[in-house]
Amino acid sequence: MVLPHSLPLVPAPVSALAREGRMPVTATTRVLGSSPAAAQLIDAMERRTGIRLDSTVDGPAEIELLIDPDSSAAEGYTLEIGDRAIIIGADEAGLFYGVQTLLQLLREDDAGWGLLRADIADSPRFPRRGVMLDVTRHFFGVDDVKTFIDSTSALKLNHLHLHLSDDQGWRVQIDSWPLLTERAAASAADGAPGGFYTKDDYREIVAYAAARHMIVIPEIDLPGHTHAIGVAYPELVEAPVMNDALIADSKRLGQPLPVAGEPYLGWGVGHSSVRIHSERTYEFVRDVVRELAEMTPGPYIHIGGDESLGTPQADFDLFAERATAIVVEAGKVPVAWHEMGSAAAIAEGTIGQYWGKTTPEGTHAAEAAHFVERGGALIMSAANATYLDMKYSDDFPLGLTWAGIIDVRTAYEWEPTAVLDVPESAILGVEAPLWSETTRTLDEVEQLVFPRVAAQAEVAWSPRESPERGWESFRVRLGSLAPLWKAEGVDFHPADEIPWS
Ligand code: TNX
Repeated sequence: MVLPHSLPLVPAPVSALAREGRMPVTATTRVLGSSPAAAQLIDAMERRTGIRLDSTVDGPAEIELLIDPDSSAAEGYTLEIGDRAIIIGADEAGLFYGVQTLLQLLREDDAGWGLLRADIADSPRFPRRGVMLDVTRHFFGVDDVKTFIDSTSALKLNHLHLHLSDDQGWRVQIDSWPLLTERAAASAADGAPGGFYTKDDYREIVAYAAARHMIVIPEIDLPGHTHAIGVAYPELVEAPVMNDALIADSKRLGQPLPVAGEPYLGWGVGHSSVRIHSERTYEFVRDVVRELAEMTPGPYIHIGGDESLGTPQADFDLFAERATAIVVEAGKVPVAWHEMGSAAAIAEGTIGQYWGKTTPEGTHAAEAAHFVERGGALIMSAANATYLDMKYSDDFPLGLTWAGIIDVRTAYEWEPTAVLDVPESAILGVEAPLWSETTRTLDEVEQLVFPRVAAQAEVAWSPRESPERGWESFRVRLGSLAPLWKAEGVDFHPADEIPWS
């Protein structure tokens, strides 16, 4: 019998039939399959239930994992749970996502643990489903980043953008410019301790992410957001520019103004710039991009470009053209915040990251569209929907408010192809950024990220026309994730819009 209610899954799958009853999971349940996803399933089951399933490579088994490239689109899978459970991935990523879906169907009742019976066929709407972690304003070590990868990849997100440099600190070792981490990494916003990733740390993060089908996109933010570079190499930067907003914000927050050559502990933006007309700057960019490219297997390097208010427009455009060309020369695809679309000759194929509002303001839409005119594409990070560092409500203790107050419903109810006047095919997908001005610990990060990142996961994964795509269905399905998140130690914010179970 097929039940009428929807399955408790986020993101909603392409098609799902709930069947009656549960398939028991006990100490005698065996898992058949040789792919890494089989081991990941066994580990996750044990964390959740305390039951360590047996694995076998030649059957018989109650849970079977296999790959068939013809079974679904890329990253897709089918999952049937009846008397047995069978997951067929189109590829390794699809199998991993099938496992994540299966784990959301795990329930405990008087009879013990079991899986809700169901028939599911699934694949993503967008190829690009990302999350960003700002490790500059506050630093998060390798273990924290791994935990962040675990919890976000479980929602079928497949890109992790690491914001590795900003005014407050430089967070990754670069051998050819060693003072970056020797002199400009020790502190963070509000005088918090800093930190940085050695090359081995960085490679460890990249490998951990890859095992969970996440591509790491490293960002070096240029030509603004570069005060820390000047702490290490003063000859690369201009003197700080004090704009009115910086002075007013610093006063309101009781934060110091930037002082050349000294670590910056405030959050103000738009006061720093590298020297656009010095060839030394481009030697620096070339070296940093080369070393990052060498240790980044993913195709992208993000070159920044946001809020460069301390750089005159013509200089900014010149820099955007040269910096994106350097990334192309290093064999990578440049990614840039949408402002770099002001540069007429930005490298062809550069991907723009749009962070304007869902109703674009000022020059934002035209800048974003220029990436498409240059043969590139766009990632949508509309600030008033996807920004994970905005407060849920006026009185929420963490977060900022400049892009709006973003409750879970607001995070959920937006459409990435309806923001800009570009062909739908130019939208690669969605990324939800977590800026870390107000978050000192991973627990605080998680309170801002969860549950809203699940809204972006559904916007990016689930078909727009799915009957499940609507707030009333989403809030109930989202609420059903509480036991899973609690078991995994995810410190989510129990927003009162959601009926948590
Ligand atoms: C804007 S939007 C920034 C960041 C801040 C963030 C805080 C964008 C690309 N840049 O520098 O951390 O606001 O919400």
